[in-house]
Amino acid sequence: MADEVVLLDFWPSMYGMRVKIALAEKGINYEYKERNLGKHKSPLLLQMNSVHKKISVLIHNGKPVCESLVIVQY
Ligand SMILES: N[C@@H](CCC(=O)N[C@@H](CS)C(=O)NCC(=O)O)C(=O)O
Repeated sequence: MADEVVLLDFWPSMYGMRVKIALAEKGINYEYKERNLGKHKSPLLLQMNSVHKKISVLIHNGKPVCESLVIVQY
């Protein structure tokens, strides 16, 4: 079964850009989910990054990886 990769991001974010470049260089297909960073953050973002509540978050087969540099290393 193919891996499921989801990126929670906000398009102007430089942190998200870092992750998108890494995914492109690796040729990894992923589902992009734009997140609202205002007062009403999405339940998925709050669930996947419950400590900092920030994008970017990479979700690999349901498991979150937070922090852009950590995602790039992952
Ligand atoms: N150190 C984090 C920084 C992430 C970050 O600051 N994300 C901002 C958007 S650029 C965010 O989610 N802000 C929402 C908030 O602070 O509530 C990383 O490298 O991923």
